[in-house]
Amino acid sequence: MKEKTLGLIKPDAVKRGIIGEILAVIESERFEIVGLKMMRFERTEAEAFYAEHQGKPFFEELIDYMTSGKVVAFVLERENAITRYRDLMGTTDPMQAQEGTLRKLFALSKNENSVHGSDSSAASDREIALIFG
Ligand code: IDP
Ligand code: MG
Repeated sequence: MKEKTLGLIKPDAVKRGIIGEILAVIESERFEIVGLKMMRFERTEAEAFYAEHQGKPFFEELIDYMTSGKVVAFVLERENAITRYRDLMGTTDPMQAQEGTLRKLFALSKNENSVHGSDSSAASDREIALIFG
C-alpha cells in the first residue's frame, strides 16, 4: 500500500545551499514528492514537533538548531515510504551512516544532520498535520 512520510531539509543544509542536491537524490531514488514548502519554525512549533525528545540532554541544542534558519518540508509518497526514506537518510549520527545515505553524504554532526524523516505512520500523520495542516 502507498504510504506518506514527512521529510525536512534542516537549517545546516539550507544554509549550505544543498536543497537541490538532496531533493535530486530523493527523486533519483524514485520517491514521489507530493508536497513541498520552505518555512521557519517558531520555538514553540519546534518543541511540539520534537515533543518526544523533551527532557533529553540534547533537547535545547536541537531546538536552537531547528530554529536557527529556514527548513524545507516535504511529503513523500511511495510503497513503504516511511522505512525506505529512513533507510535513505541513514543513522542519526553521520559517523555511523552507510555509504550513499543522505546523512553520510551531507550531514555535519549528530545534531546538524541535514535531514529528518518520520519514524512511524503515527508520526507521519502527526507531522504532516503539524506542517501542512
Ligand atoms: P532521527 O532524526 O534519526 O529520528 P532522533 O533520535 O529522533 O533521530 O533525534 C532527533 C534529532 O535530534 C536528530 O536528528 C538530531 O538532530 C538530534 N539528536 C539526536 N540525538 C542527539 C545527540 O545525541 N546529540 C545531539 N543531537 C542529537
Ligand atoms: Mg526521530
